[in-house]
Amino acid sequence: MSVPRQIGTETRGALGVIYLRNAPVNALGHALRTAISDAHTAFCADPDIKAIALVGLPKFFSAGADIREFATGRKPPLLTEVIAQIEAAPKPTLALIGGVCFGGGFELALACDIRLAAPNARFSFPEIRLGNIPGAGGTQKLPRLVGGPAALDIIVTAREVRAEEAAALGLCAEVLPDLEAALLRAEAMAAAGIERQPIGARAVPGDISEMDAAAETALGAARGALAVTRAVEGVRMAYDTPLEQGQAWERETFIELNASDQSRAQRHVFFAEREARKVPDLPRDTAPREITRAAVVGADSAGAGIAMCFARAGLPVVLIDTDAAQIERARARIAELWDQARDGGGIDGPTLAAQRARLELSTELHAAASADVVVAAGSEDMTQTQEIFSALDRICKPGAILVNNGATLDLDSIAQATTRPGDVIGMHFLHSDDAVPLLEVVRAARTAPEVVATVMALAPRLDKQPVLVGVCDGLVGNRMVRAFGREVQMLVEEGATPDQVDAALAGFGVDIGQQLRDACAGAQGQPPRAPLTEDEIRRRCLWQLVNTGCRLLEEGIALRASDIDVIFVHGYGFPRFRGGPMHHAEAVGLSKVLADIRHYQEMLGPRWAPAPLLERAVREGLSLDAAMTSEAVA
Ligand code: 3H9
Repeated sequence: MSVPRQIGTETRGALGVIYLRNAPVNALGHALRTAISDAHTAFCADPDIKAIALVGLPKFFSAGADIREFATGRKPPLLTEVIAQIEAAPKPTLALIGGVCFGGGFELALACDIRLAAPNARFSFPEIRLGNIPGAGGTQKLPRLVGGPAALDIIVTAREVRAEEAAALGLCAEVLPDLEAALLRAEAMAAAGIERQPIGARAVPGDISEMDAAAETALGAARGALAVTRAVEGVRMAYDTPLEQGQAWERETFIELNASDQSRAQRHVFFAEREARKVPDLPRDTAPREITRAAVVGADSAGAGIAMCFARAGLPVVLIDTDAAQIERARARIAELWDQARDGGGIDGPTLAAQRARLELSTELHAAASADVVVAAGSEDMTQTQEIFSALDRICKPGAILVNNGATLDLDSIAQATTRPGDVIGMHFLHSDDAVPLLEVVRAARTAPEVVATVMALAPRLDKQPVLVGVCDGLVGNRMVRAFGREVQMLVEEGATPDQVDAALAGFGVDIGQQLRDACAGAQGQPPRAPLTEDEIRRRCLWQLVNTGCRLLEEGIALRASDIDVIFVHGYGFPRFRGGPMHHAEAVGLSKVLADIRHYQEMLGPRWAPAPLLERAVREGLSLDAAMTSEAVA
C-alpha cells in the first residue's frame, strides 16, 4: 500500500501500527485524517492483524484539529467520522501517547479502546481558549470516564493533565517508560486478544447533583465567555442523554460557537501569540546566544520577582544590591513568597529546594561578572541607570546581554553609557509579582540581531509571552493605558461615577484596575453635560486605546496590530474572547470607529484627533496591518 507522508505504517506481530507524522504538532488536518482513515481500513481488512495502534510523534500525539481549517471549512472525512469509524471497526484500537494529546487529539484517543501513555504525556482540552467546546465527543465521553465535576474542570480550565494524574483519573490504562515500551505492551496485548471497551457504553459515575458546585465555580469564572456556559450544559447532558444525542448536540454547538465573534477573537489571539514571537527583519541565520546564568541588579520587589522568575525557569541567578539592608529585605520577602507558594500547594518541597539553591544574593556588583544576562531593575532615574550600565559594562564578560527593566527611560540613552550598545536591550516585566505573563522586549536603535533573538527565545523559558516593541515613554502597554486612564478621568470629571465607568467596562469584560479606580475616586465630578450611557463610556475608553495603538503602529513602536492585542490580553486583563483592542476595533468596523473618533474630536477637542493610519486604513478599505505596509502615512 502506498503511504502518504503524514503517516507511517508497520506490522508488529498481530498489531498494525499507524504512526502519525504530521509535523510539527500532528494537527488533524484533512490529509492526516484521510491517511488515518485509509490505513485503519486497510489494517481492518488484513486477517493477520488483531488490533491497531495509533502512535504520535514523541512530543506530539496530536495538538487536535487543524485550527486553520476552522475559517476555511473542513472536508470529509471529518474528525467525527474518523472517530466513528474507529469505534465501529471490527478490531480494537489503542492510542500510544507521548507528549501533547490535546483537543481533537484527545478525542481521537478517547475513541480508542485502550490508552497507553509515556511519562511526558499531556492531556488537555484547550478548546475553551478558542471560544469553543470539544466538538468530537469530548464533552460526552470525558464525564463517562472521569466523572462530571472532574471533566468540567478539565474542559473549562483547559488545564493540562500530566501522565501520572491521567493514570490516577483513569484517562490512560498505564504509563510506560517510553513509546517503544508502549509498543511492546500493545504488541503483547494484540497477541493475547483485547476486549472492546468503548467509553460510550459507560454511564457517568456519581449523581448529577454533584455538578452543582462544579458548575457554579465554572460559571463564576466565565466573565461572559459563552463557551463556558455551553460546556456546563454539555457535561450535564452526559449524565442523562444517550451518547449519540449528546454528541449531536455537541457537534451543533461546536459549529455555532465556531461562527461566533468570541471564537473568532480567540482564534485571532492564538495565531497573534505565535506571530508575536517572530521577528520579521532578523536575518534567517541569526543564532541566539547561550544563556546559562543570570544576574539581577536592584533588590526591590521588582528585582526580587525577576530573580525568582529566573530561578523558577531553572537558571542560576544572583540578585544584587549594594544596599545590605535592601538585600536582607529581599531575602525575607523571597522566602515568604516561596513559603506561601508551598503552603498553598503551588509548589512541592523538592522543586522549591531546587529553586532556592539556584538563587543567590549579593551586595557586590562584581557578582554579575559571570552572568550571560544581567537585568537592571528598579531604577527610574536616568543618571543612576546610566551609572549602573556603565559599571556593568566594565564588570560583565564579553557577550553578556545587558537588560533594562522598565517602561519609561530612553533605552538608547542608557545604551550610550556603555561601550557595547549592541548588547543592550529592554525586558519590561510588567509587575513584580511574576504572575503577569507578558514580556515587552524593547529593541534600541543599536541592539544587535542576535541579542533580540536571544531574548525572544529566553522569554518562553521564563514562562512569558514576548512581544517586540520599540523605544518610547511607556512602551506600548503603559502608553495606551495612560490614554485610557486619561479618558476615564475625563469621564468622571464630566459627571460619570467611578462605579458607572467600572460597570460599563466590566460588562465588556475589562477590569479597570484598582489604580484607575482610585484615580477616578479623587477626581472632581461635574454635573453631567448629558447623561453618559454605558455604551458611550465604553466606546470612549476603548477608542482612546485604539487611536493610541494606531499611533504606536505608525511610529514603528509596535510591529503589528495583533502584537498590541497580545500585549493587552497577556498584560492588562483584556478578555481573550474580545481578541484585544485592535481586533475588537476591526471586528466593529474601522469606519465606525473613525466616525466615533471624529465625533468626539468635534465635541471634546484635539485629544481625539484621529491617527493618520486609521484614517488611511478606512480611506483605502484596508486592515491596520495592511495600511501599515502600503505607502507611508501622508
Ligand atoms: C479542536 O481540536 C477541536 C475538536 O474538539 C473538534 C474538532 C471537530 N492547528 O505553539 P507552537 C501551529 S480545536 C493548527 O509555536 P509549541 C502553530 O500555529 C484544537 N496549527 O509550538 C505554529 O505554527 P507556526 C485544540 C497549529 O511547541 C506551530 O504549530 N488544540 C495547531 O510552543 C507550532 O506551534 C489546540 O488548541 C493546531 N491545532 O506548542 C492546541 N497547534 O510555526 C493549540 C499548533 O506557523 N496548540 N499549531 O507559527 C497549542 O496549544 C500549542 O501549539 C502546542 C505546541 C502546545 C501544541
